[in-house]
Amino acid sequence: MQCVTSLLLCLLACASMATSDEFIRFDVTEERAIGTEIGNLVESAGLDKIYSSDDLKQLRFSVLEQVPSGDLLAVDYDTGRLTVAKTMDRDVLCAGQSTCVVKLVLQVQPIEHVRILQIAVTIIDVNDNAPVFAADTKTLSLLETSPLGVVLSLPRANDPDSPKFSVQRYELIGGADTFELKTEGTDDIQLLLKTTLDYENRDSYSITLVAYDGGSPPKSGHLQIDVLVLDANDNKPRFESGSYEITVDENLPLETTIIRVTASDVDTGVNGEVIYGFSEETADVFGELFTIDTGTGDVVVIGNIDYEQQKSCVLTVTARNKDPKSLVVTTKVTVNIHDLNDNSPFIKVNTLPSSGQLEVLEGTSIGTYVVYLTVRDQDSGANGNFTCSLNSNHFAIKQLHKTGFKIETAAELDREEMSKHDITVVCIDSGATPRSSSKTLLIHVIDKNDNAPKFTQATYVTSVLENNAPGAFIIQVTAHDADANKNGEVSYSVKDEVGNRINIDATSGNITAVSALDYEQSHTIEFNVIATDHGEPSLTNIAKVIITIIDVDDEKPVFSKTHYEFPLYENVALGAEVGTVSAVDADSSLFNNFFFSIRPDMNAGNSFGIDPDNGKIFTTKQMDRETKAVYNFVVLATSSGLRAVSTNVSVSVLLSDRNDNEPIIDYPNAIYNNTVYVSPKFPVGHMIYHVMAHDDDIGLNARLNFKITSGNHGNIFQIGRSSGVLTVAAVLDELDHEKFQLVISVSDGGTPRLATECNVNIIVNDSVVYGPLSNTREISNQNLTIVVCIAAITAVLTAILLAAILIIVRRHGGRNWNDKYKCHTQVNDRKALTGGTSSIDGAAYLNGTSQYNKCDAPDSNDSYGSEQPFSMHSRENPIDCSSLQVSYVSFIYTRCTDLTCYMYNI
Ligand SMILES: *[C@@H]1O[C@H](CO)[C@@H](O)[C@H](O)[C@H]1NC(C)=O
Ligand SMILES: *[C@@H]1O[C@H](CO)[C@@H](O)[C@H](O)[C@H]1NC(C)=O
Ligand SMILES: *[C@@H]1O[C@H](CO)[C@@H](O)[C@H](O)[C@H]1NC(C)=O
Ligand SMILES: *[C@@H]1O[C@H](CO)[C@@H](O)[C@H](O)[C@H]1NC(C)=O
Ligand SMILES: CC(=O)N[C@H]1CO[C@H](CO)[C@@H](O)[C@@H]1O
Repeated sequence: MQCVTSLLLCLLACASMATSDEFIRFDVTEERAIGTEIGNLVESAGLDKIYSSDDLKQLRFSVLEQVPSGDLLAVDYDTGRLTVAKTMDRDVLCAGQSTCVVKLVLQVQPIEHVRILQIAVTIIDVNDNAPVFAADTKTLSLLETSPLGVVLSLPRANDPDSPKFSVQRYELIGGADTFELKTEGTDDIQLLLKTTLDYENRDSYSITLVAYDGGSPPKSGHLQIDVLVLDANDNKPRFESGSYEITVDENLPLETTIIRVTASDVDTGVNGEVIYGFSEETADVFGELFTIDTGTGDVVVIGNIDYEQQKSCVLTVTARNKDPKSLVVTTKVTVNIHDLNDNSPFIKVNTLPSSGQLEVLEGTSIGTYVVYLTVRDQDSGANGNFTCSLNSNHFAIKQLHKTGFKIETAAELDREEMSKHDITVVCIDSGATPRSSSKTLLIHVIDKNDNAPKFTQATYVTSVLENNAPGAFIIQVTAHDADANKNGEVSYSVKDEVGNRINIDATSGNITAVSALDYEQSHTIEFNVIATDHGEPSLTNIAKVIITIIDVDDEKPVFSKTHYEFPLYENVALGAEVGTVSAVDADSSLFNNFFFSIRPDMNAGNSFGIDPDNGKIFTTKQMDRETKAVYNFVVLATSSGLRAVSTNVSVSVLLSDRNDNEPIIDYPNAIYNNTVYVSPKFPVGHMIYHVMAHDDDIGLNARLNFKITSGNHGNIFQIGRSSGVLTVAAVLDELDHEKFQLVISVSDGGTPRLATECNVNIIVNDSVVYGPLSNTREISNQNLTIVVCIAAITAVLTAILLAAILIIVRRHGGRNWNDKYKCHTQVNDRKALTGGTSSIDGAAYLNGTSQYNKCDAPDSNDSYGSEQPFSMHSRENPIDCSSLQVSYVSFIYTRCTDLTCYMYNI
């Protein structure tokens, strides 16, 4: 918008330049008081229509030239008010001229609005002068014999007012019957003789010449003329010619004779001698330039004849006889002065007082005004005609009027290309031998913000190590602006987006990191830097900066999980894959290598291996769940970069069961007799034997299934499928002394099933006791003897067996049950066992399940048949054994420590 208006203003300014031959005209009457306002240039030049009020306030007016010089008028620098600066007397200023004009050439500033105004102020005359004669009286003489029609020259009256108010007419008062006034215009005033004169009759006349000017009412001047009538007694001298005309060069050397006038007198002797002279008026006006030799009539130059001051002189030469009373004759010598080319054109540069130097704004359109020159050549004609030229393609000179020239731009100027122009103006006149002069001007081109800052590179690429110190220097960007001063000063900035990471110094363009850069966060930072100059409006430019962040080995490998758990079947082949751990090192490829390893570990680590590259874990041993079900170890990922840092992660391998153990029959077994004596009185459902077995596997693989596979003739017995409890299935009455050899198979639930067999012999014997517990005490005495015997035998046997067991256990490392049976030895109550064989104390078969929960301490007081309550404990769920029917004894407890029972089966 601003650009458009300035363009418009320029167009208007240029237009006004083009028509600058036109004058802004004002009138003012002469003799006005100093300070009288003549006009206002802002309005008169129409500037108020071109500029906004803001621009108008900036306008400054300077006078470049004033003709005539003398600072008659003043223009206010700020307001453009044109006022009278000196009291002007038009009649002095423009003596004899019909119009009187003071011309001013003004320059309007500032440089953006620069223009020239030409002003013509016409000084209007007032009739303030009356006609005046050079002298108050004049004496003329005339021979009495003068013929009628003789004329006498009369002096003119002078009125310095303008022609309008100057002398208009003359009038004669007195002597009207003898003389008559003869005027040709107002220049040549003559007194014409109308009647004959007679010296003897009247020897003088007194006449008054009155001059009137053009005023209303007219002003007048008076001249007293005394005409003396001379007695005629001799001849007067006579000029050879009534008038002479010569042309001489100006600047003639002094004492040059330019003409000789000759008058002759027919008289002889003294009366024939002629004396030459100038008339009074001529002596008055030209006495300093010419003189006349009174004897020879040679007109001699005694002053500087200057065409420029006087183009021609009309000399009135007188001739008379020596006799003072003799008649005076006159002739006219017209000296035309020939102009010589004696003046060179004079060039005056009208620089402004304020700036003192010539300036032009760069980029302004062709034809922009730069400076006003006044050129004068005092010579006239061709000698005073001159042409001016200048030696530059960037500027042109144009004549505004005869003496006024302006220099304007002829090309668009670029300060950045050339900030100063040295131009020479040459003015040469058209004389035969031309004279010239020259003037050298230095024109400064004022900067305009027409160049945007320019970066030295379109893209700046650099790199920086990550983890730099905050404020670390990264790169310096530089932009140059060809403009000057503020227009060429550059500030740097970056967009806010990167402001939190990148800082740029506004003056130096130094880019620094706000804080430590992290390669792992981003590998590069790309952003634009902006260079802005300080012009108004400012110009900007953009460059790209790419900062590559160079990785430093600052990262550790990181596992994908905090803990790994892998399931694995037991018994898998060596080298079987267990699972894979994975980790990532965020460093770049140079630093992100790492390898896996297993931390050496007494318990578990040596059972597994790991592929150092891909983290695949495999087995290095065959594993038996029944030996160890869970393996915990630590896998390390160790960086192989410059810094060997490692990360660890815990790994658990959980072994899953395979059916690799067949059921083991705990009772009966090879050592213990598997023969049972059964009373034929035993009712159906009576428990007679408990086959006990276990399987080291778990789950289905350990779920036991009991079955009688042979020897059960007549299906006399049956066995609990899952309990292994052998009960009477049919009435035994008839079967005394019968012996059954049962083969019992125990199988597990795995796939395929594994099975074990054992034999149980059942002998039906009438002598086996059968009765309720309460009857136990009433064992007959004879029977008691037997019982004691049996007990004694059994005790001895037991002792032997215990020793054997201990030896076996020691030798084979024993089967440690403590994992399964950790129980308290709380031997509070005991219960006598009924219907048992040779066992003393022991665990009990509980309610059809095959858990072995009893923990008891051996007691020497325990004996066969003793009846004492006891309780049973399970680690998981304590059971109150007193509520249970204890029917069969399977084990002997050999040793109990405070908390742990070690159980051995016999
Ligand atoms: C002076 O120059 C003007 C314009 O160039 C021309 O009109 C005029 O005739 C010239 N005068 C003489 C005496 O050469
Ligand atoms: C800008 O960086 C340059 C090069 O490192 C240095 O010489 C100059 O002192 C820095 N200027 C500033 C203002 O930090
Ligand atoms: C892993 O290493 C850290 C530090 O080195 C240690 O504190 C931690 O106990 C280790 N963890 C394992 C499972 O070894
Ligand atoms: C049955 O038991 C008694 C006493 O224990 C014994 O004397 C007898 O011989 C047994 N009978 C058979 C057939 O074994
Ligand atoms: C030592 C012992 O009592 N052995 C007996 C085990 O049972 C069988 C019957 O199956 C008898 O024959 C043995 O004498």
